[in-house]
Amino acid sequence: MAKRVVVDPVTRIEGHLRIDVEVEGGKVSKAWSSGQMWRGIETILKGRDPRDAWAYTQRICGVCTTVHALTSVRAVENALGLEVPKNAQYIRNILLAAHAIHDHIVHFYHLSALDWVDIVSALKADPVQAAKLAESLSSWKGNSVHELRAVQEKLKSFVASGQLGIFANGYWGHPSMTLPPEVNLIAAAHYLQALEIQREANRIVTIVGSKTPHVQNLCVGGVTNSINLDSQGVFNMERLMYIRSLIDKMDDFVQNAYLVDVSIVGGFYADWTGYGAGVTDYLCVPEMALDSKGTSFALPGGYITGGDLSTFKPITSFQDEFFIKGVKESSKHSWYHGDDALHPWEGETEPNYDDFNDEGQYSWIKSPTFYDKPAQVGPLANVLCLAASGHESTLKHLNFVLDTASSVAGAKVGVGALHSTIGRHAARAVRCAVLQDEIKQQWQNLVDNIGSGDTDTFNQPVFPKGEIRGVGFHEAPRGVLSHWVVIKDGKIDNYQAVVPSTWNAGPRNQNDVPGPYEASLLGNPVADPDKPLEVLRTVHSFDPCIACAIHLVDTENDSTVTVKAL
Ligand code: NFE
Ligand code: MG
Repeated sequence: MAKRVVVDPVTRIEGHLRIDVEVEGGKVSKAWSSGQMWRGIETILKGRDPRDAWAYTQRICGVCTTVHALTSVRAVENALGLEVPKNAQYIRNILLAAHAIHDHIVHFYHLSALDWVDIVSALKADPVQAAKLAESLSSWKGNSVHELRAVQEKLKSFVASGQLGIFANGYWGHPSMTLPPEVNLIAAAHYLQALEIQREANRIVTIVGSKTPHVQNLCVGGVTNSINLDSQGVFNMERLMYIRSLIDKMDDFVQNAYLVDVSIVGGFYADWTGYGAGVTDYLCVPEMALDSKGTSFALPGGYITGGDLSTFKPITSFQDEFFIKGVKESSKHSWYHGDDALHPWEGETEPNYDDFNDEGQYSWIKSPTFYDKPAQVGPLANVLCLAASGHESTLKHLNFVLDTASSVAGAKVGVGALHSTIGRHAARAVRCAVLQDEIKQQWQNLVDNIGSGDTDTFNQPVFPKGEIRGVGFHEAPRGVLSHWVVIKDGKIDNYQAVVPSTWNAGPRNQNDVPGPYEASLLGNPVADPDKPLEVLRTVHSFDPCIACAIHLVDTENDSTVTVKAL
């Protein structure tokens, strides 16, 4: 007999996600992913000045605010054919990399590590043995016996006082928690240290963007930062050197702690390379624009089908027809009218709430498709595409992770292992390390370009009469983000954001094919249906953001439609 397990809400994510699974013989046999919140940000853009859209769209989410701001200005610039000065590209690149590095560190340590790491078991660890193990794998300064003992004492005092705080609600002692106490102690120490490091990354976002969340420095045509090396402005020499010092601190942690930690967790949980593959058609977009036209990028993008790297097809610019033509969204199983999959420029979103129907509509999230099929997006898609394209820094960090995981597991862990729940964590760490390499390069590009005497940061947009259309994309922390805008006589006529978590969390599509979360859950073990830890492992590995995933555009009416609250 199949047993229905409902996880609602899923925690340690952004927003309200409900996951339903049927468990038969200790394994998931059916799965549903349902977005349980409803938003209307895009609706209020209609009729507004396209130069303002970025400030509104970054309110779509409180987690990835910068990414919507950036993608929005790119979409409007694309519609206008407006070039962006090189300094502005480099400044945007530093901003997006710092934001993504922050995001990845927080995701691994603070939002998902405790699915794998048993904090209570860390109390039993021998700090001397733990330090020995950690120091044999990396030179991270936070691995000393002194440090690990101090962390263990801290945890003991939490337990003694009965105030576990952030550690109060874990599945401690669950049969699927199998790390040795020493590894649990190392991970617990890095959890606390990562809190400090993510702050350094966010400092860069704050300096460059003037504030975070919700940066203030972007505009259609460039950035509003002034460049004057001798002045008190943001980009003077002192600030640039301070940013560089923060980048170096992050580098130390990402190289010596994050990459090593995912390898250790992956090595010990090698069985989890066999679960969670799901949709193995992977999509990513190029990132780190290098030229003023947005036709050259430091990091490639592309598409892979069937998990086969030899099928890699590149996506190369904001004008790329292969990308632009491939994207559609279906709402057959979402609480909206209409069964057909529509291109975002023709997107329709008319609410039609009718309860949770297993075979019918059951989510506020739509189902994006690429050439009529679901696609997995995110760091795993990105790392596989970059590996397929021969991207050097990706291959370097990927090989390091696979080699380290192999030595921990005592068996070869190859690229094939990445198509899995644990593979998504490994890929996110690799992507984070690639972004570390890239943020250093972009910082250097900016310094060199300023040194050559170029201080331009802005080109004035001019809006023509009549209709123009634009698309902007960004390889956001959770994957492909695209904004689609139709502008009529200088005003927004239609606006659609097709978001990473929409790609991954979407329900069954127009052909009833399950989305990536749903597909990845099939076959997952569930040791105890009352404590569905394994379900959380797989869902968390995507880093869900449901605020981003759900949008509403009412293309017919001026007023927002009334919907029944759940
Ligand atoms: Ni709200 Fe986001 C990212 C975007 S959604 S966090 O990354 O865009 O998946
Ligand atoms: Mg529908």
